[in-house]
Amino acid sequence: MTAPLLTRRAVLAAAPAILRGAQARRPNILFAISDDQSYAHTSATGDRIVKTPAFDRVAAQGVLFRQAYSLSPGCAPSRAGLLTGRYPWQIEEAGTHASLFPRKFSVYPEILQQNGYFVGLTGKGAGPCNFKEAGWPHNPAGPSFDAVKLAGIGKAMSSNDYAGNFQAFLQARPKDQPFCFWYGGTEPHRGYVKGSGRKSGKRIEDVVVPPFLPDTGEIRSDILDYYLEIEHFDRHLGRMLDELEKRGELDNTIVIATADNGMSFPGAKATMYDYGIHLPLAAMWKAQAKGGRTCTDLVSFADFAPTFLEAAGVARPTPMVGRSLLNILRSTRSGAIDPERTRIFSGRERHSHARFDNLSYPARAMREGNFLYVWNMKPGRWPAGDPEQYADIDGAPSKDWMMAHRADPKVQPLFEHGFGKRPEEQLFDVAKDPGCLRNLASDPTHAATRQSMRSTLEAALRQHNDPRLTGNPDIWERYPRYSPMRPELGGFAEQGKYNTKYGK
Ligand SMILES: [Ca+2]
Repeated sequence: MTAPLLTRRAVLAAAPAILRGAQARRPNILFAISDDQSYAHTSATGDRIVKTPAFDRVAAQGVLFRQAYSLSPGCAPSRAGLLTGRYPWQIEEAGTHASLFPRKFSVYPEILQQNGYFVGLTGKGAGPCNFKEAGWPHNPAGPSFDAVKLAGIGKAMSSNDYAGNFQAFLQARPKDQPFCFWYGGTEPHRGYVKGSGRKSGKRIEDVVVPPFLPDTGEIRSDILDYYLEIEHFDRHLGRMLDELEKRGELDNTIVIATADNGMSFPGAKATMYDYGIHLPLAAMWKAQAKGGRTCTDLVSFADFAPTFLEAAGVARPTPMVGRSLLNILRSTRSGAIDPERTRIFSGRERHSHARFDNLSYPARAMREGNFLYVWNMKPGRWPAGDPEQYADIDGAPSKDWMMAHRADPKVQPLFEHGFGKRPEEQLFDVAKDPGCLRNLASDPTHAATRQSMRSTLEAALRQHNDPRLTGNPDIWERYPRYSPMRPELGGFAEQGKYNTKYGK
């Protein structure tokens, strides 16, 4: 008896992923990640001064995510987490700032490259981290494309024209190959040109100061400078979208526009507060995702890698913990779309060299319902770094102003919020208190929420095999640091590698 003829669908289902993908025209991927931008600071999320037409376009033609959370409030762990689709406490040195990025971890750009994608980046990829010593041929986010270098104009020169570099990347791409591109602008990371926002014509009177910062002219002006940097990043994204449209490739490109961690101001970046980890996120895929929608589900940056792999028809490595966002993109609904997305986790270890002997400030957090629960695991340490440097807060006019005016009774509570020690447990109702100024952890009316969130968080971390809970908590203090250290905090440099007595 002869076997029945296979249907075309069955043949495709049995074919390797590449063949199936070719049939379905596998999507391109453009991942745009700004550096240090909080959720509130796009036009689409309600800011009235900053102008982000490109981000808004992605949101209007796709989905605006209202509750997207990074895996960490700092560059390196946030980026390494989203590249691997894993929590920072699952990726060893890559989960902390300016250490190694172990070669053994799978990252989505490399997996896509191995499955027929043309991969590249411009700007800041994974990092800051030492990927070379760990054996990577290039940044884990992809090989760098630089229009100036490609044109052979000069080896020592490089182009910060991100959109121009994207064009050069597209021109270098072999015909009919799908691409995966990482646009990692270094904006709005500090430093800013002081007063540049005002000079551009923006008015300090119009600024809405976040609730955890003092409302002064200096800080308003600093915020305007930050806005100008966001707009620079957004302009290049706009040019990239136009280029794809011109080439007829925008429809089948998944575009994600987001940031790596929150704004570089006291009480935001490098903290587990909402302005540190709650980030702008818009995603479009015109060919498959109905536009003009918003999503209020809690989504994690661990979800990006599984999304890209599923869209490309590539199997994901088993250790990835995130969940693909394709069910949300392909839905036609708005609001709460996926009932299983009930909580997210985030955390931090070391950021800059901010404490004596390069000690970390370990903290973990969970969002659930309207609440953000923060577990500060070493409450005796200084969260923003040892006084008087408070080096986990980047140098900034706002930082200088708050330090100089901390004795002012109106400034003092905000100074404590950004610079002072924190209790082991913090609980915030972020729907009512997005600035995270009212800790409800010892409020009896919220005792059940606090207890339930703490035990859920602890159980999850144990399941994730977080060394802080599973027998090797001090491993985080021993990872080498590859960025400059402060001698007055016990650091020293040796052959370009920086460490303390804990390292080797
Ligand atoms: Ca950053």
